[in-house]
Parts: sequence; structure tokens; C-alpha cells
Amino acid sequence: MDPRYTQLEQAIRTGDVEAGKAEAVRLAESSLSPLAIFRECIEPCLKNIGDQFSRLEIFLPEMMEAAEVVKAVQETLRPYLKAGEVAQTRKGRIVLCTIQGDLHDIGKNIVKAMLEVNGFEVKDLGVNVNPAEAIRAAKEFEADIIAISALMLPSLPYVKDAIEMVKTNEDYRRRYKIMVGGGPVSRDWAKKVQADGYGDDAVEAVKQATSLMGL
Ligand code: B12
Repeated sequence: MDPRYTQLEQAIRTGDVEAGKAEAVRLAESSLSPLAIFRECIEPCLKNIGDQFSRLEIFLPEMMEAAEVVKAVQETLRPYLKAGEVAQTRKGRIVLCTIQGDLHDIGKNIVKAMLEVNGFEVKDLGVNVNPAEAIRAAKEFEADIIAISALMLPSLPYVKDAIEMVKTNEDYRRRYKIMVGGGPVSRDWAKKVQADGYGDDAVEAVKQATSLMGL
């Protein structure tokens, strides 16, 4: 990893929230964009932590501490994201959630921030959202797109349910496009369950949403 990120990585690994926030400010002030900080440091670092967790080299408390630091860094970087990058036009309305059974929201929140700065109006439904609730919210918000994040393999059936609910109802099918993403979701799987869009990161999420709006 780029040596500029050594201290941030160290803060995440040791669960040091204050050091993480201070480093985030230092990096942002040195004109690194929040997106670069996420892509080049935080995402690979979390991936690595997840792999260590799978190999039982670290345990849940360490993973939780790392997540705490990342959440604090996310908050700290928010103003830097808004500062230079806010789009002027409104491109479409999106309801976004993490699906039922899944409490992971770091990736969802990055996707949200990127969609917003690129001109989409986003209603964030939070985590552990059941498919019917996502569709009800889409109606209420008059959404164009339902965007679903899933990091847990056991939750994939709920993503499939949401897509089926939309695709088997003529009115919903006409009104809403569905896009999906998150660790266990692959492009092939998304295609197989007839999602309209798939993205493996937040930049791709914006590209997909833009294309689904026909822009
Ligand atoms: C941090 C973390 C946690 C934190 C979550 C904190 C939070 N508020 O989110 C805590 C410690 C709480 C946690 C808990 C658990 N976790 Co966890 N966790 C992780 C970890 C290390 C990182 C996830 C992350 O934030 N990544 C960084 C973000 C930026 O990446 P991302 O989410 O993939 O999002 C990007 C893309 O996927 C994409 N994207 C995401 N959503 C969407 C949506 C759309 C529409 C689009 C287009 C794109 C898109 O864009 C994002 C930005 O680039 C992963 C490891 C890993 N490899 O993912 C495990 C992992 C996801 N967790 C795992 C497990 C097992 C658990 C627990 C069950 C552990 C336990 N025994 O209790 C619980 C589950 C609780 C629950 N019911 O959800 C497993 C899941 C296995 C599986 N696939 O089923 C993983 C893979 C670890 C592992 N290797 O075993 N976890």
C-alpha cells in the first residue's frame, strides 16, 4: 500500500478512532480525495481484515473496532466530499438499502455519498431492510431506481425476492429499475436474477445509475 496511508491503516488495524480521524483530515488536507482514500487505503485494508477474520487470525471484536474507525473516518471525510464535487443537476431518485439479515453499511454509505455528489437524490433506508419495505419506500419516494447492497451470502435470497417482486408486477416493472452490489454479488449472479444493474464499487454504481436513467 502507498506509504502515505501507513498511519491510517495502522489506526484502522489498532481500532484507534482518534488517530483515524486525525489522519483522515491530514490526508484530505493534503488534497487527496475521499474517494481515493477509500479506494486506495480503506477498502483494501478492510478486505484484508475480512480475510484474516475468515482464517481465524482475528476475531469479531477486532473487526468491530476496525469498522468503528472506518465509520468515524467516513463522517470526517464527508465535508471534503461535498466541498468540490457536488453536481448541480438532479439526475434521478434512488432508494438505497442494505438487505434483510445484513447489518453492513460501510459500502452502502460510500455508494450513497457518491450517488449524491453525482446528482442523484438518495433516500437511505438503512440496514436489514426487507424486500417489501424497499418497494413500499420506492413508491413513497417516487424512486426511479431501487439500489440494494448485500454483504452476507445468506441474505442473497432476499435480494432475489426484491427483484422478483418488481419484475412480476407490471406497474413496478415499468416504474423501477433495480441495481445491486456488495461482496457476494457478482455480475453473473446479478444477470441471472435479472437485476437491471450491477456495480462492484461506488464509481460503477454511479455509472450504472446514470445509464439506467438513460443519461
Ligand atoms: C467491517 C465488517 C463488519 C462490521 C460491519 C460494520 C458496518 N457498519 O458495516 C461488523 C464487525 C459489525 C461485521 C459484522 C459481521 N460480519 Co462482517 N465484515 C466486515 C468486512 C471486514 C468489511 C466490509 C466492508 O465494509 N468493506 C468495505 C466496503 C467499502 O466494501 P463493500 O461493502 O463491498 O462495498 C463496496 C462494493 O461492494 C460496492 N457496493 C456495495 N453495496 C453496493 C450496492 C450497489 C447497488 C452497488 C452498485 C454497489 C455496491 O461499492 C462499495 C464501495 O466500493 C467484511 C470483509 C469483506 N471482505 O468484505 C466482513 C464480512 C462481510 N463479514 C462477515 C461476517 C460473517 C460477519 C458476521 C456474521 C460476523 C459474526 N460472526 O457476527 C457479522 C454479521 C452481522 C450481520 N448480520 O450483518 C463475512 C460475510 C460472509 C458472507 N459472504 O456471508 C465477511 C465477508 C468476512 C469474512 N471473510 O468472513 N462485519
